[in-house]
Amino acid sequence: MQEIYNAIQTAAIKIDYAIKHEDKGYSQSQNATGDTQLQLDIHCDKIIEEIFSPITSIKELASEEKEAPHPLHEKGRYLIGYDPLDGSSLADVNLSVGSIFGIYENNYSGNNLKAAVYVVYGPRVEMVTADESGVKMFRLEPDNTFAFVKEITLNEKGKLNAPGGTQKNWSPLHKELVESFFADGYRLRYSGGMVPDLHQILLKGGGIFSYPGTSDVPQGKLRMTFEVFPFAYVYEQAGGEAIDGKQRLLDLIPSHIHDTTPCFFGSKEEIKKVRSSYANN
Ligand code: AFP
Repeated sequence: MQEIYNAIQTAAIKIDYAIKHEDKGYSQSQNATGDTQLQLDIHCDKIIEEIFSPITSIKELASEEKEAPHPLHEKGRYLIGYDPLDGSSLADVNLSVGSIFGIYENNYSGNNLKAAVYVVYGPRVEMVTADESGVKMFRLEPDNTFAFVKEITLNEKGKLNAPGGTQKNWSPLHKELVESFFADGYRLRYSGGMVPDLHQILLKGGGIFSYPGTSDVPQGKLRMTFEVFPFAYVYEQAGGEAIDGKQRLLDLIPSHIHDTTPCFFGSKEEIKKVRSSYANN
C-alpha cells in the first residue's frame, strides 16, 4: 500500500504544477458521464495513469474520465477507482480542487475498499490517507516531500452544513432537513468542490455534507466508485458515518462503475438526524 501512497504523492506534485501553470480550457471530448472534459482533466488523468502503470500490485485502473477500466498487471492485488481532478471547473476561479482515490480488492463495491486517499490542491497541498490504521493528514513541504501533520477524527457533532445540488430541485423533505440544520445554528460552507468541502468538515471536527437525489438527478450526481465510496470510507474511519439517506453507503454495490448515488457524510449526530428525516421517504 505504501508504494501506492508514494505514487499518489508523486502524481499530486505534478498535478499541482499543472493546475497552476497549464491550459485550463475545454477539450473537444466528453467523459462517460457526459461532462465536457477540460484539458486539465485529461492531463491529470494521464499523469496518474503513467505513474501507476509500473506498479505491479495494481491490477486495474478505473478513472472517472474514462468509460471502461484499464487493465494493468494480471497478478496485481488492487483495483484503483479515481477521480483525477474533482471540481476541475473551480480551478478557473482559483478555488481549491482535489484528486480522489479508492483502493479496492476484487471489485469496485464499497465493502471491498482497503484504503482511500484524497489530495486537496489549495493554498497548501494536503494528502489524507485512510486505512485500518486511521485517517492521517500530510502536507507538501518546500523540498517536495509530504510531512505527517496529524491524525483526523470527527467529533460527535459539528457546526457546518454543506448542502449540494440545485435547490429548486430539492424535495420538500430535503429542504426541511437542510433548514433544520440552519435553525440549529449550523453555518453554510459550500464551495462546490467535494474534496475541499468534505476536507473542511473533517478538519473543523464535524458537520454535514449532502448531495441528495433531486427532481433533475434522482440518483444524485456523485459517483460511487470514484467519489462516494472513498469519502464514505474516510468518514467512517474518522469516526463519522456516510449513508444514502437510509442505507450505509459502503454496503451499496454499483451495477456500473459510473453509477451515482444520493449521499450524506457527517458526524454521528448529523447522520442520525438525516436517517430519521429520510426514514419514511
Ligand atoms: P465538477 O467536477 O463538474 O466541477 O463537479 C464537482 C462535483 O462533482 C463535486 O466536487 C461537488 O461536490 C459537486 O459536483 C457540486 O455539484 P453542485 O454544483 O450541483 O452542487
